[in-house]
Amino acid sequence: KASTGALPYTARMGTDCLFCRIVAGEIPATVVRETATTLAFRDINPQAPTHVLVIPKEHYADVATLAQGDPGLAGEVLATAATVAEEEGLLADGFRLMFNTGTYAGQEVFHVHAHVFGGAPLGPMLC
Ligand code: DGP
Repeated sequence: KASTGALPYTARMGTDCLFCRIVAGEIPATVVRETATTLAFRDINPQAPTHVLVIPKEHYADVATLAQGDPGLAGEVLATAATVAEEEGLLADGFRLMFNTGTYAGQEVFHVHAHVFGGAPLGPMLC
C-alpha cells in the first residue's frame, strides 16, 4: 500500500512535465520573479486580477510530496509567494494562496504550484 498519493501522480505525469519545461525555458511564460530554487510566473488563464503561480524549480508532484520531501524548499516557495504578493501590491488588502492537491481538488498540472490570487475581493472559495 502506498504511503502517499505521490505514486499515481508520477505515473500519470510520465517524463514530460509542462512546468519543468517552463523552468528549462522550452515553453514561454511571463516570469515575475526568479530565485535560485523557485520561479513565479503569471497563470495563462487568470482567475483574478493578479494570478501568479509559484513553483520550485525541482520537480515535486504536489505540495504534500514537497513538504514531506524537502520542507526547506517548501518554505522557499512560500517566501517567494509572499514576495510576489508584496511586489504585486496585495499585502494591504490581502490575497489567497492555494495549492490544489490531487484529483478531488482538480489539480491539473502535477508539478507543485502555489496559486497567488489577489487584486479584488475573492469570495469564500475559488473553484
Ligand atoms: P491546477 O488546477 O492547480 O493544477 O492549476 C494549473 C494552472 O496552470 C491553471 O490555473 C492554468 C495554468 N497553466 C496551465 N498551462 C499553463 C501554461 O502553459 N502556462 C502558464 N503560465 N500557466 C498554465
